Amino acid sequence: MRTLVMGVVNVTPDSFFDGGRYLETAAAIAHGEELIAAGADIVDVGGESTRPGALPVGLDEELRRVLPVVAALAPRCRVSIDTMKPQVAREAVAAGATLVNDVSCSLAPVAAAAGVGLALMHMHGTPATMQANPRYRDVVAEVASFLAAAAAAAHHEGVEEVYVDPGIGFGKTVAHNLALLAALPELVEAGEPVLVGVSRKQFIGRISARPGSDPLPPEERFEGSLASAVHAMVCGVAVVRVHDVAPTRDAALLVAAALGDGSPGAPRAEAAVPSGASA
Ligand code: HH2
Repeated sequence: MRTLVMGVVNVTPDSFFDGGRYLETAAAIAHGEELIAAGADIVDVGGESTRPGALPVGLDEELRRVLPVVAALAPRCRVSIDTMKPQVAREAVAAGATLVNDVSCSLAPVAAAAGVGLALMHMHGTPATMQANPRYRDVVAEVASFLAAAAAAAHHEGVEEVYVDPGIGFGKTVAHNLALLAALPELVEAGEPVLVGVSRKQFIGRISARPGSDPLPPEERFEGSLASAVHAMVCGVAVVRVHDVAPTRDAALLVAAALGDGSPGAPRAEAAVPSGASA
């Protein structure tokens, strides 16, 4: 199975990369449709930024932002709802979402009651404070055991489809993020399907800074984002959450074709080659 591509639709004024571009309902729907046409397997609709220092959004405003967008896109593609609020998750599912993207790891009861999938993400603290001074004894061990416990609790609650996500950039230094990316094979090996979001994040700007210059801004982090997504794919991750759907989907198809069924060590499969292809 190739890695699935989850395209980001941020209906927000303040997201770190695309804030303000799709705040209007019509613009958000049009962007979602573009991502679907580009081959997104899932579109992830969110109405509250979780960037470091972001301020919370009220319930009514978040509902107003996301519900019409979810309702418009759900007939055409699988939609996930990126929220920390139970009522937003519930109403988005009623509007057609079939996956709850739960960055606060608190919505298993909602997903269970609604009979939909759940992505559980690790976050150290809250968006307002998480980058203040994140510390771990052993970031990989702590994140892995947190996710294993959260996934077990969600299954116990009655959620069948669970993804786990190490939460790149959520209360983590560059070194923490890199340790978690290096440990993706370990997380995959643990058994739950893994979702990862690296797209345009700060650590990419720092690592790919030109010699003697400042970190690259989000607009210049595409190549690093794609490289990080390909790394995740080769590690066997189930879903990558990205802003740039078309090139990421191309990469996912190529990685799957090169690896056989997409998992490291799998035998090469004829099925990965489109029929009629000669070279
Ligand atoms: N990252 C962001 C938001 N939601 N969900 C999951 N599961 N994993 C992630 O890594 C993740 C996420 C942050 O990216 P973005 O939505 O582009 O920015 P903002 O939070 O500023 O809207």
